[in-house]
Amino acid sequence: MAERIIIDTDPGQDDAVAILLALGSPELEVLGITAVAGNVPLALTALNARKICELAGRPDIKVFAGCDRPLRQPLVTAEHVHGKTGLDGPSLPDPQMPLQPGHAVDFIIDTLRAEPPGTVTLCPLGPLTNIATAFEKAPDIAARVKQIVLMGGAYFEVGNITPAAEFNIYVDPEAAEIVFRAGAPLVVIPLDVTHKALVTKPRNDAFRAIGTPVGTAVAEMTDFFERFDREKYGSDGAPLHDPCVTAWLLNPALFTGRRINVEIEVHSPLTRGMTVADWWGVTDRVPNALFIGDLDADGLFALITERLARL
Ligand SMILES: [Ca+2]
Repeated sequence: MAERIIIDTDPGQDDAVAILLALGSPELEVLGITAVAGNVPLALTALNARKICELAGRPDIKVFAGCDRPLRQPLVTAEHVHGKTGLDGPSLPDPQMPLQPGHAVDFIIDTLRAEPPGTVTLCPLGPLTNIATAFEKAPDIAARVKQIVLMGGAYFEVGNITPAAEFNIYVDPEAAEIVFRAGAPLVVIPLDVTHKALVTKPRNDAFRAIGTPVGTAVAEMTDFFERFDREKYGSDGAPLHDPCVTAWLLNPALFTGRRINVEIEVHSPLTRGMTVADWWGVTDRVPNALFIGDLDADGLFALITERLARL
């Protein structure tokens, strides 16, 4: 039976690839996509999510708009990385499929209450505002979640939006704290591993060589995305952060990690949004996450390319 997932997302070129990877994989059943403010404001992430579904030939996917700002602070966005639209690179038509009526948070709550306990996986690819709001509004649902597999945080790589914090966690640290303390099984894909998922030229060429609208659009997205990282890190290509989440669900053997305690810094102005990861087990704090540390990058890109080619 396919793993049933809700993708919570702020597309984002790498979110787009994560969603396409899920839609190209029969092992995953996407119950819905919930948009959140993050890389760009909510109106754009809700639009981009639908553009991606239509690119994949899946206008039947339910897309909901969620929270338009973090719980307690103004929204920080990342147009400097993703471009003005959040999805710069390919020219994708405006979607015909409608946004679903109702709020993303209510969709998350209603789905978790309607489905048998332990059968729905949450895949957050952006700030954790929607998930935290759902857990606050409906405290019964955290115990019904099968697992949360999220992209966020860092330990060895420390931060990308500040010297100490990764973007998704930094945008809404209070939401992250709620999610990390919710008690639901948690898999964390941090920068430590996504910075090893680089779209090198041969990998980008492989996307383009698929020769379909999806392959071409993904190649154009990663072409755009790459400019920023090449300038900032001098790396060989853009890190495909978010696809690691859906790839982990498809083949966890591509990844290794440790079950450790991870807490979120919410107080210090200097390190706000830091994921304090007890990688070395130097505290007696109880492990609350599988924190991923390494991956088989060639295996990851082979998987992504093969699945994108099915769309
Ligand atoms: Ca994202």
